[in-house]
Amino acid sequence: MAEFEEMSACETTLEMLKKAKEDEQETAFDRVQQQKGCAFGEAGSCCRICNMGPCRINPKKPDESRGVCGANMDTIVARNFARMVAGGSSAHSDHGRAVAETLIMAAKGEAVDYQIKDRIKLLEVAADLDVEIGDREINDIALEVGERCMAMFGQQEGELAFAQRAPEKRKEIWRNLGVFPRGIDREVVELMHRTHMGVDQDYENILVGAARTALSDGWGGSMIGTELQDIMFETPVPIEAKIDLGVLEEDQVNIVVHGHEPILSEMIVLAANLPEMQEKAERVGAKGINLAGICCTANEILTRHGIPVAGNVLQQEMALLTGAVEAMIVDVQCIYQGIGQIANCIHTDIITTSPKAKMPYAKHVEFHEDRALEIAKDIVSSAIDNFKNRGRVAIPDKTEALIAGFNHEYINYMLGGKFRASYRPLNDAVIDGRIRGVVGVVGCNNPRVKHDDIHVRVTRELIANGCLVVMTGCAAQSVAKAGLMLPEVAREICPQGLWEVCEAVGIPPVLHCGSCVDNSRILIACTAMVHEGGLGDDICELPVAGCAPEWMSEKAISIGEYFVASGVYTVFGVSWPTLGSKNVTEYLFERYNDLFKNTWDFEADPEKMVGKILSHIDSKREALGISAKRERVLYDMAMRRELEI
Ligand code: NFS
Ligand code: SF4
Repeated sequence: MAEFEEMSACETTLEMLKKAKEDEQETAFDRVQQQKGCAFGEAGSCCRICNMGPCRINPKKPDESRGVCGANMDTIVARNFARMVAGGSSAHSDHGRAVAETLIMAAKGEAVDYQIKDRIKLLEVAADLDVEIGDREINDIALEVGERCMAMFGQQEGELAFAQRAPEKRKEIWRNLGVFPRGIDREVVELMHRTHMGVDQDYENILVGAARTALSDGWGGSMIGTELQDIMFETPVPIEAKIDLGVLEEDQVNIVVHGHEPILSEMIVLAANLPEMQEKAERVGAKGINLAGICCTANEILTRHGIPVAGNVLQQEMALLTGAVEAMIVDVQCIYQGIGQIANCIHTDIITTSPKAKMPYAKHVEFHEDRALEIAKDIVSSAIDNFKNRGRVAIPDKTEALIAGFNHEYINYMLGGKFRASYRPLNDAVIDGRIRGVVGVVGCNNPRVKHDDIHVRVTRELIANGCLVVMTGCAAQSVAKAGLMLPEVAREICPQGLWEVCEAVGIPPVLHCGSCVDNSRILIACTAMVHEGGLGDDICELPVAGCAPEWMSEKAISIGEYFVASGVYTVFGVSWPTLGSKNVTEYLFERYNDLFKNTWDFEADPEKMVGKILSHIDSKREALGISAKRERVLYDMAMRRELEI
């Protein structure tokens, strides 16, 4: 028992781990015990990018050996880190590209199941891209917006349009360093080239290059994904929903969507709600169709439709182990090959849908935007047919409520109202100390650390210390399961200043801002805080920070890198991939400060991580001259009378 409890802070996961043992099923929690890791890999000092290698440099004696080509520890470590950035950027950006393609098809009338649902957002994005609005048809504008976004991938020269949204001072920094991103594909390709055998051998130069590529993700690929998804599927507004494995229903057909692109999951939502599908489900003896999500695609349909979330990335195998899932529909990214293994032993169908991502033990039903709803209906229909094949079902009896769907647009509206939308109240609350700072807690789960535990501890501690927390990805799901995304939490945990702000506005102290591409929303919100005034002229001056306490993905490294290059102090947990090279680590943790006016940091211990974040925030407050916390004065009748005299 004790050993189970050390694996996860999530009760339903522990319950399913016990079941996995009984059923003799293997999960990531077992495999992580078998994979002992390798000291070279962990230090970032193993190079296998050419066939003279693999070459490994002993982290304990970094100066004593070199790769066959002569590459030293610094070069090898910097290259490996940069290649993680390239991998992460490519994943976010290829997702963004798919959304742009779909918008173009929708605007041309070639993908009739998709529409322009958020016209206001379309017009805002059009204005930012210098697309003429006039009295043009909405589809014409959408087509040009889609084409402009598409062109950002192949753009060879000049500055990326969305990156123009950054504060002026930040753009000057990028220009002076030569890292203002050009086209997204160009930056990814160039970084892959520079880190090829025998090219860039100056670790500093490699790490500056990595920043440029990451910026093309945050202010490019990811931002295209978020903005165009809002245009087609609506910008989320706060919505109440449920989370955790208990959202699966014993007497219904359970369909779980897992992956990243709402292009697919939005259609599954539509198909599952069709009366003909509901009737079909009843005909096979089910009470209906229950749709739930895993990982980021879950966040997409959670924030737009209130669809329940079954769990985060480490719960994908747990969801299958309930025996209650008729189909798990996947597209791209973060899909464990282990789910195929489990599904092979039970009735669940794994349905792959992207030509980019097939897997053993899965059915492949290729998704095409021009026949989106028809294909979604076929998939839902096959899930219903599978209901009769169910075996023993064991669904944990636990769900938690949450509010999700916050973003720049809503912050603007909730603080200022429809007619005078503004960040003023937020900035004022930060300036007068009711909000100490704003912290992004983002990223994945990783079975190398106790599942969910660090997210929850870090977040709880941050709000208890007066910070407003904004979250995305699987981190958001961890904290929601722990019940921290409810408004009443503010008064229970937060100091008076923060709970008063939360209660006045009607928000929880922890704001769910969506999926991982939606980290671009946090860049926009930081920029809006700068523009509102009173907190400096650049993002690096804000009392804000970012962290990814349980990260695992290359995408997380790309996100961290674009946050740092945008001026946000960012701390990662678990382990750090450049520790083999003192120079590379110092460059990222200290000397990036000379370049980007903030740095990376690493801290595996949750309490120390919070300590580092708070002292960073306090130092920024000090620099802004707002460190003295003003006492709140309550006006009583006597004071009012005095005023009137
Ligand atoms: Ni983000 Fe989303 Fe989760 Fe990590 Fe994977 S789902 S894109 S990478 S694991 S947070
Ligand atoms: Fe070894 Fe150099 Fe080839 Fe890397 S590039 S594998 S260090 S020879």
